[in-house]
Amino acid sequence: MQENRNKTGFIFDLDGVIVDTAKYHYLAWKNLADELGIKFNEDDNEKFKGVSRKRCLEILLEMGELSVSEQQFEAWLVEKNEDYLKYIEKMDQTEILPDVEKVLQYLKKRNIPMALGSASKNARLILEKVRLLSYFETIVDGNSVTQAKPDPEVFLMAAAHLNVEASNCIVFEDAVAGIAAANAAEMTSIGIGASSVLSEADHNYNDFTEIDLAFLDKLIINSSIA
Ligand code: B16
Ligand code: MG
Repeated sequence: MQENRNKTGFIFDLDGVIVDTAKYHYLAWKNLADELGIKFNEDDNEKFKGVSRKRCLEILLEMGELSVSEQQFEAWLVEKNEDYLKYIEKMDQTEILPDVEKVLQYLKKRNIPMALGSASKNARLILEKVRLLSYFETIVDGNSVTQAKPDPEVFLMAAAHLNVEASNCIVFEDAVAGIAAANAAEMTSIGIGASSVLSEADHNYNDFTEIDLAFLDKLIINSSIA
């Protein structure tokens, strides 16, 4: 990938950017919370966006003021994930968020290196389900990193895998922690969602339908049409 060196790299978060898996995370966490007698609603689920599975369970148990053995903690992590995977199993291309594939196709046509940078350990499976895996040169996910967002590790690793300079990378993110991670990596951050929430992003859009191709062109250096 030496040829990527002076190019612009694009890095996409998964949940909330490419697909809305937050609703399935919510259902699975809600099932576990009900079982444990912990009150949990969709507002509480906001705190779980972009946050690792382990940290989500820690937050849930703090909400219920429960302290448990390591073994029990691991068992609940497995239980939540098995429940979540039942929803993921049914996913298909119809769940790709509007205009995401249009942007991926455009960048692919321009030979732009693209990576996924997600906290999810299920990222590859989800991309396979919605048939977008082939757009990405590399997948950096919850299995690859040791530090969770807002640490920049996930995005710096993605840039290294693409062999693109970090300062030449553009990151699409829907979580506050993800924007902080992109900014810490000295990348250009694009917030997808409410600008009042993602106020630290360099650019803000509610979703990909608001992003025109001319804006992407301005962000791109040294590309070539495939
Ligand atoms: P998993 P992202 C994140 O995905 C989700 O936003 C977050 O809610 C979830 O807890 C995390 O993945 C871990 O997911 O349980 O599948 O490993 O937004 O970083 O793509
Ligand atoms: Mg996200």
